[in-house]
Order: sequence, then C-alpha cells, then structure tokens
Amino acid sequence: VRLSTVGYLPDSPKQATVVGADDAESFALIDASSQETALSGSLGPVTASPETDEQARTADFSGFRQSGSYILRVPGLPDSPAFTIGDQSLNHSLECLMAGFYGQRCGQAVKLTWNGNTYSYPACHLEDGYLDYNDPARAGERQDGTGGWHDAGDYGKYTVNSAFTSGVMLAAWEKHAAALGQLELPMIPEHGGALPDYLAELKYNLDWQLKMQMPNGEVAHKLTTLHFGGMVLPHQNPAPRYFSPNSRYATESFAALGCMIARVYAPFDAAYAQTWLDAAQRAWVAARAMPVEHPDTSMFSTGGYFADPASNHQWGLLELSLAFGTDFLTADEQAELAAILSSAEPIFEVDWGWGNAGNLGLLSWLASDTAAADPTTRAHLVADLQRAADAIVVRSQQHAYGRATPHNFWGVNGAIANFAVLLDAAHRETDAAIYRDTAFNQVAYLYGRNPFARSFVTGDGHEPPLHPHHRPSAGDDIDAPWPGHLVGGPNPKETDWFDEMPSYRTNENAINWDASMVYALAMFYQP
Ligand code: 9MR
Ligand code: ZN
Repeated sequence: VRLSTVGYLPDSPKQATVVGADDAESFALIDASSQETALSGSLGPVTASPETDEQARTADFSGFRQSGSYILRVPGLPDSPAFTIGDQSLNHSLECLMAGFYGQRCGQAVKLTWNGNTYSYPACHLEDGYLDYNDPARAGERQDGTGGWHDAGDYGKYTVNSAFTSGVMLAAWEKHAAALGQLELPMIPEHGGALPDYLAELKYNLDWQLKMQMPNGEVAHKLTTLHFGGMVLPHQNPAPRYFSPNSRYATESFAALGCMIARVYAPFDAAYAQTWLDAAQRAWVAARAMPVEHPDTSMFSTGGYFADPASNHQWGLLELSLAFGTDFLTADEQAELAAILSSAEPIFEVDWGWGNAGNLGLLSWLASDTAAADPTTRAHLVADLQRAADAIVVRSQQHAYGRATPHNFWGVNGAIANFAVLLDAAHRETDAAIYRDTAFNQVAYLYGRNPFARSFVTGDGHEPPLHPHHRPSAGDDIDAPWPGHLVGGPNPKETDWFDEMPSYRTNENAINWDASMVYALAMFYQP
C-alpha cells in the first residue's frame, strides 16, 4: 500500500497505489488512535503498470476530509504507515527542505539539529578561488568567491545550476510570498533579522553568486576543484579550487537571475536590488560579445553543466526586457523576443530544468505589467501554458503512481517535483483544481506513493534514504544523513533506485532538485 507518508491536506487528492492484492475488493481507512474504521471504499480496477512490471490498483479516498492520523488497510497486505490529514500536513516537509539548504552552506560554520542529531562542520573553502584557469595572466591570484551553497553531494559551485535553483526559489516567493514570509527557520544565523527567513537563506547563495562575475562583466561557469574529492567533510579536502573559464551560458543565466533578485529584494533592500540590476546589465552587455560555444573546461573533471544555450538566452531576454524595457535590447534581440512571444509552436517546455530554464522568463513575463498591457499576447501565452500543463496532467493520470513522466534519467525526482512550477501557474491562470491536484500528486509520489513505498527525502517521511551520495553525510560519524535532500531517483529503469552511497546516478542530492521540491511544497504550505 503505497501512499504519501508525510500526509495529505483536507482538500488535496488522496490516492494510494495498491500492488499484490488482486483478490481484494475494498480498502479501509483506520483512525490510528481509536483503531476504528473511518471510511470503507472500493479499490479501482486492476491495471497494468508497464514501467514497473506490476499490476496495480488505486485506493481513492479524496472525498474524505476529516483531519487526523490514519492507516490505510487492504485485506491481505501489510498496513500502510500512519499518515496525517490536515491543513498543515506538509509544513514540516518544507521546513526540512530549507534546513537542507542551510546544510549546504559553504564558507561558514554550519550547525544543524534534526531528529535528535546535531550535524556540523567548520567554515569551509575560505580560499575560494584561484584564477589560474579563468585568467592565466592572474595565475596564483585569488578573487573572493566564498559563500553560497555547495551544489550537491560534491562541494562544487556551479553558476548555471545555481541560477536555476535560485530562480525557482524566487519564483516560489513571487507566487507564495504571503505564506513563505511566515516560514520560521530557527537554525539559520539570520533568523529574526530584517529579511524573512526564506529570503535570508536564499540570499546566502545570491551573495556568492554575485562574486562569480569577473571585472569585465563576464561570469565564470563554475568554481570547483579540478577533480571530485573523496567522501569527507568540506574542510577536509585541501585541494585548491579554481574559477573556471567564463561561459556565455553562465553569464546570461546570471543576468536573468539578477533581474529576478532585484524584483524580489527591492522592497527590503533597495541598494541590494540596484547592485544586482547593475551586475545584470553589465553581464548581458558582456555576453553579447561572447561565443555561444562552451569554453574549454577540460582541465576540470567536475560537473559540466553544459546546457541548451537558446533556452537560457530566452530567460535572459524576457527578464532584461522587463527590468530595463525593450529599448535596452538590440534590434536583433527585440526581434527574437517578439518571435518567442508570438510563436505558433509550443512555447513553454514541459520537461525543463537547469539545462533549459526559459520557462522561468515566460512565467515572469506573464506576471508583469508589460503582459497586463498586452492582453492579446498574454492570452496566447496562457493558452500555451495550458497546453503544457494539460500534457503534464495526462501523463500523471496515465501513470500507476501518478507521476508525470514515464521516463527515468539522472535526477528524475527533481524533474517530477519541477512539474509543480508550470502546474501552479496554470492553476493560477485558470483556477482549475486539476492542476493543483496534479502538483500534489507529484509530491505524494516523492514521499512514498512509489514502487519503493519510501520517502525520497532524507530526514522526512517513511523509511527515507539512509545512504545518499552526499559528502557531509558520508564523511561525518552520524548514521542518519543530513536532512532535507531529495535524492535523484530511479535510473535507468523505474525500479532502479539504490539507497547506497556510491550510487551517484540514483542517490545523490542536488540544490536544483531541492529547489523544485521547495516550490512544490510552497504550494501546500499553510502557516
Ligand atoms: O543533474 C545533473 C544531470 O542532469 C547530469 O546528467 C549529470 C551528468 O552530467 O550531472 C548532474 O549534476 C551533477 C553535477 O554535474 C555535479 N554535482 C552533482 C550533480 C548532481 O548529480
Ligand atoms: Zn565549502
């Protein structure tokens, strides 16, 4: 009996996938404290789940809205773990994810208590970073690149992935500021300060990101060691870390992000917003003269993050047009922008992420005054958004576990969480509950309605991952891993997930996947 082990909201869909009960006809919802039957229902028909080679049935108790703690029972099968129904069922999960981001901080001593364990390491990577490969004329010199979040289970810092990560988290803020503004993160040193905790944690990463810009306005693609180091705590690897060559892709991502930052932080800190606007403008101007081709980064064997140059260029075009007006764009850029917005081809990409972040720009544009003043173009874009969201809904409905992709690849869990971003936008535009419900079903999959009947997030839900490919978790002497990380998930088959430290292809974490999870949980956060 596979279901969301962190629970449901009274008005959310509530479905479990049941496997191995071909003779059973019914299910019962049992009140966990009184042991009384709260609801009896009929199982859906047996259907094939080709992705997992199973026969599966659905127990649907969506109509049941009574808050409490429950168990789902199907005759002949072990009971489900206990789960809650309540308005605030998912709040704890969002707090857990944000604790996870704090635990990725670089350049500062980190100390985090979760589930009775205290995780810590001293300030790391205070020499970030050397310039040898960014500007050979300055070999042996350093530029300040301290701070930010480690990317993943490794300690690299990658501009492109970080920009996508921050962009998704800023988008979550722009859509859910009222709720996220009340999120309390008592573990962060900024807690109780002038910024809401959510924006304070995010700013820790943004402050670093700003340092990736070089004096000429171009932006370094990454800041890492030359090769991945061992599975030790971050201060325990003495290998020097270098700024890589600059890339156009990173520079454009940086510019796009800067415009979003300026929008979000302006009400709190006008000077900070202006700093980013200036940096974004300088980056965009510098990027115009850079080759589209990726620079030679072959001296590094750390993460590549080579991406689709067109999609991030699109993110930048849209953001810069909003921040500075279309007059700021060149004639060619204005033509590109017009072509994007009036295209008869699909505009929103259903499957997207760090490598094709263009949707972020489209969503910013939709929410802007510019769009409000151009209802025809806006309606065209909304119709296309709905096309994309409908495709996501259909995929989810066709899947035995409700996830919106039948494909498996490195980081598929992050992609599953990321569907929430477009679904939320479609829900906002149309008010159709199916979009919100489908987003909820992605969350339900990731917390246990999956073939493993386990949570994919460390420190949360039923039988969460214990052995992620995460250096702090492997390198400290605490059994339980650091909390708040979504692991990459099944790959290459839907049943291939290995909760083993060496399995970086299925069991690593990454800030971009966690950011998408934050977005999805922000939709259901109720302070
Ligand atoms: O998430 C990235 C995935 O899409 C790529 O297929 C994979 C191989 O290039 O890299 C993943 O990103 C990793 C990055 O390169 C280095 N830090 C860890 C990231 C998560 O595994
Ligand atoms: Zn570090």
